[in-house]
Amino acid sequence: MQLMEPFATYLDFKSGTLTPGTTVIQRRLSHMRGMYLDTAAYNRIMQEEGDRLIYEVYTVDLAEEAGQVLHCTTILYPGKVGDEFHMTKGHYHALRNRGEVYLGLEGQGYLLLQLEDGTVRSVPMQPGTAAYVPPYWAHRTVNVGDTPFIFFAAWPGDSGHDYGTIERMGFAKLMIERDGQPVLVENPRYRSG
Ligand code: M6P
Ligand code: ZN
Repeated sequence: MQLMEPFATYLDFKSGTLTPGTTVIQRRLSHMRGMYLDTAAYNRIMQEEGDRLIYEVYTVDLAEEAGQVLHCTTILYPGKVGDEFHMTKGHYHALRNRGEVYLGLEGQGYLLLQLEDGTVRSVPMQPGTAAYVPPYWAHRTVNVGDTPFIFFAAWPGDSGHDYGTIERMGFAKLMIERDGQPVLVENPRYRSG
């Protein structure tokens, strides 16, 4: 590994932007095709409103290698697709025995975690919540409020992102709005194994 100079980036707690020296990724509804349960709602939004911005990730530019500590902010915009709250794609780490730490900065959300046997856990997050993603758990966040849900994350540099497993199988549970409240329900489309 190359010896590096120490450096700092600036995190705006209110907006969630992390600058400079970061790469910004925008995830739009079309990037999540097939992930929301209500396909009719997905199609209606795409037709009537266009390709809605769901979330943005500001990642500090670092090599994805052992020894580094990657870190980023995520700004997850409020909204729903049908009854299902806006969420991130979610991923396992390619190296499964790598964990992650989240720190809530703004808004109200949930961290959903899942093992490969379909076991799901949820952790409510608000400003100040330091949530731990232990090794082996896939992780996805959900915005259940009506303002942006913003959090900071840090994880080992050699973790890697495995999106394919979640794209194929989904999460076993979904966070939907029922009678004005967020509730976790079984995902009828979840495929185990
Ligand atoms: C968190 C971290 C990032 C991740 C981001 C968005 O900030 O876990 O590594 O990229 O959430 O989630 P996803 O990559 O699953 O879309
Ligand atoms: Zn991760």
